[in-house]
Parts: sequence; structure tokens; C-alpha cells
Amino acid sequence: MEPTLESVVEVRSYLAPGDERTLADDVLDGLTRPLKKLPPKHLYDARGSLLFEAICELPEYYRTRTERLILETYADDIVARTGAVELVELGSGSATKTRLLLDAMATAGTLRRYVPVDVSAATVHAVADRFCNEYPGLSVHGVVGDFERHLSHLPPAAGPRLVPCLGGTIGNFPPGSRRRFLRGLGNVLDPASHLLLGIDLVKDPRALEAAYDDSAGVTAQFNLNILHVLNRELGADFDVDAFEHVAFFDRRREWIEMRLRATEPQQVRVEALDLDVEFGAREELRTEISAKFTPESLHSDLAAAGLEPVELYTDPDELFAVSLARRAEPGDEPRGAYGGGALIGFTDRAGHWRLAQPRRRPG
Ligand code: AVJ
Repeated sequence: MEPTLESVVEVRSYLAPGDERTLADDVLDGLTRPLKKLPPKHLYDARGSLLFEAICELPEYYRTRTERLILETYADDIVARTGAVELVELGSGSATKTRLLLDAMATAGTLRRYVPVDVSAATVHAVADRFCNEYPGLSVHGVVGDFERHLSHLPPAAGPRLVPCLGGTIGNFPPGSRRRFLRGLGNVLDPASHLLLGIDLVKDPRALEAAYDDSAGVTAQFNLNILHVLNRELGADFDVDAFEHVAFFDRRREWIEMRLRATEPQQVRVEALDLDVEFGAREELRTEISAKFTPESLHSDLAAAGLEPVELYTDPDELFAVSLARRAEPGDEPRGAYGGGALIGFTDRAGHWRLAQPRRRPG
């Protein structure tokens, strides 16, 4: 008989009752502002999550498949460069991407521990079980909590730690919050640990806008779905047909903005909040921003958060990128940023990091 490798699973919860900002609070804030907006997280009820999965399969929506391709290509390199023994997963990531990284760690013989962090206890237990079965001997330390607020509860690193933040979630944060979030991530990195950040790249505005306004109209349904959520959860009476989907690339801010535009003046009642909301003709409600990056803008954000780039992995068409970064140690010389294996850029004489290949001009 072969000795069986026992997996060790431990799950701790840090959520307190009444801890969460509710949909009701967000809607009350968002719909009483002079420029109406709602946080994008409310797009994802059961139907919204299915619609998002459908978006990921659309021909115009290059992000998901491109990020997967980058990880397939470079997972071994990432593990070799970082020597990671532990993977910290923030939020229920995609099983496919997590598996690519865990597989690479297992193949390199470094894999020891998996640390899933999610607000849902059920999710933490489910991923813990799944990966324990797939990787015999893996130890799992689950954390039930909000990764924007409970990162201080992570267990001490078991060794070089890899913290993926994939899917481009970072893009939903406006610039100041983005840096605050990155700084928070930096705090869970010891000098031996790395952050792995998925970012969408600035490109031809037409390609960007097509990705957020697809010809099959799936993204429009996804966006409008937030009104169904408000109708169901808060007893609102939005006439969903009286709103249209808007998506455009803000060239100055370098982000995609999704909005819902009232096609005619209307009044909406939100029963649960005892709130009446007026929409003027063509008034817009912002539902999401999705930031796009250049190597330079990423570099500035990392630096402002006390991080430094180690490597930038991209696809042949430079549609999407995965950045490997670590904590910048005070007084450190920049440690040969982007040297080594998958070199795709360089630091120019002004100290700006540039892609190695000239960027393809759109059109
Ligand atoms: C899940 C935030 C990465 O910004 O592309 C897809 C969400 N919005 N289509 C993105 C989304 C419209 C997506 N993220």
C-alpha cells in the first residue's frame, strides 16, 4: 500500500453580522446623486452571472480567452521565477485559471498550500474540497471574509507566496481606489512573495467598444439586468424597455464606461427605500467602469502602491497582459525590472517601461 497523503483543511470566518454594505444602501446613495451610478457588483445575480459567462464566449470579448492563453503559456515561467509554494486566491476565481497555476506549482514540486479568500463560506468550502481532492497532500487555509477588508487575517506565508488577481477585476476600481486596493495587496506580500495581476490593455477604441457592445446584444442584456435586480430585490418599478445600453471608451481616462440611458423622461419608485427617482430624457446611469492600462500607467499605479514590476506577460496581439509584481523595498535599486525569460519590454532612458515590439497602430 502506498501511504496516503492527508490534506489539511482549515477555514476561518471574519465576517460579522451587518458587516456588508447592502444593495439598499448602494442604491440609495447611487440614485440620489446628481450623476447617478450603481456599483458593478450588483450586475451579478444568478442571471447576471450566466450572462457574464456568455459574454466570455463572445467573439468580440477577447479578454477571458486571452488571459487564459497567457497563463497557459507562462505559468511554468511564473512559478520558476517566483518559487511560489503557496497560492492565495482572492474571491472565487475561475477554477480553470487557478488550476493552471496550481498544476505548474505541482509540476515544479513546490506546491504546499492554497489559501482561498471569499465572502461566501460555501464557496470557500467548495474550492477547498475540490482542490484537496485534485492535489493530494495540499494544505488549505480558507478565509471567509471580504478581500478588500480582511486581508490582515491571512495566515503567515508558508514560503514564497503568489497572489493572483486575475480576470481584470482591478479595472472596476476608479484610479484612487485602485491604488488603495493595490497597497492593501502589497501588505500581504513579504519580500519573497509576488502579485500576479491581470490587466486589459489600451487598444483601438473600436475594438474596445465592440467588446462592451457586442453584436448579439448579450452585454446590453447584462447591463440592463441590474434594473431587474432592483425591481426584484427592492420592489422597484423600472420599465427595463425604457432604458438602453451605452458603452464607450473614455480616451482621456482610459476606461470603458457602461451606462443605462433613459429613452424618455420617467419616474421610478423604489418601494423598499420609499424613494422616487426622476430620470430626464436621455439621462444616464453609470453601471461600470473598466480601466485599460499601458505598461506606463500600470507602472505608475504599482509605484504609488509601493510595488514594483518584475515581468509583464502578454499575448502576440498585445490585447491583455498579466503583470508579475513584488513589494518595492525602500532604498532598493529597481531590481532589473522585466529581465529574464519572457522579456517583452524594457526601461527606456527616461525610466519609462516600454513594450519591446512597437505597438501595432490601429486601423
Ligand atoms: C468582470 C469586470 C472583468 O470589465 O470586462 C464584461 C465585466 N462588463 N462586459 C469587464 C464586464 C461588461 C468585466 N470584468
